[in-house]
Amino acid sequence: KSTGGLKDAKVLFVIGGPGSGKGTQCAKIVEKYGFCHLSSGDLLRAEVQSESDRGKRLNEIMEKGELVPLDEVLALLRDAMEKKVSEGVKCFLIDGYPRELEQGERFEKEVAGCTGVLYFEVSDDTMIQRLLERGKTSGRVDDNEETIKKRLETFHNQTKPLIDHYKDKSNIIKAEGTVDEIFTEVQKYMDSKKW
Ligand code: B4P
Repeated sequence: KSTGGLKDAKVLFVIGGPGSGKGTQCAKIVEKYGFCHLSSGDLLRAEVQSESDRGKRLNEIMEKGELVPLDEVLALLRDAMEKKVSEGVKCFLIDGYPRELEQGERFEKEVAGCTGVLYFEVSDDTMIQRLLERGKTSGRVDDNEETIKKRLETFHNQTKPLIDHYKDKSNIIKAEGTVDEIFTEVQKYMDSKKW
């Protein structure tokens, strides 16, 4: 399948466990560096909102804390990126993707190469606390104790091996502190690269 102008895109993968602060830090990166932020989770939730049969299937998987099928999430990302590239966007923050080795391989083969990886490292306890806090108001089907436990398992079993796979491109950010403390570390990385 043709990737159009996508092969010239600069792509920063943003990886971390559930509640590690990916979306939060991406919003700050966009504000300062003007990247286009695409969150796989947000794209999936938008699909669920449409109340299509596909959306219902996706919602059931997310509610279980499992990964949705690779082809679904890859297609959503590629479509969103193609649209942005046609509007002249070049630099992308791909947040929450890849979540397993095959996702990374397929993306790099079929969409665009990866320029760098930001990995937010946080303890399980911190992730659980943040997600339970968010769950008080988020209305998300996956911000409850039982699903959080499964999401952490999915993260440790399927996503963590990616860190080793991308170790040459990875920048590990210790992400236990406040949003601004973490962003100070993120800026060091962003400023060290020529985008
Ligand atoms: P996501 O939407 O990616 O959900 P997430 O892991 O919780 O990340 P999010 O970005 O929302 O949270 P953040 O850490 O910023 O995925 C949801 C589900 O979608 C997955 O379980 C899966 O089923 C599916 N899915 C998504 N991508 C997929 C893929 N590639 N393949 C297959 N399936 C996929 O923030 C969390 C909370 O912490 C917020 O409330 C925030 O305010 C707070 N917070 C952040 N930083 C903080 C800090 N420093 N201090 C205190 N609180 C902080």
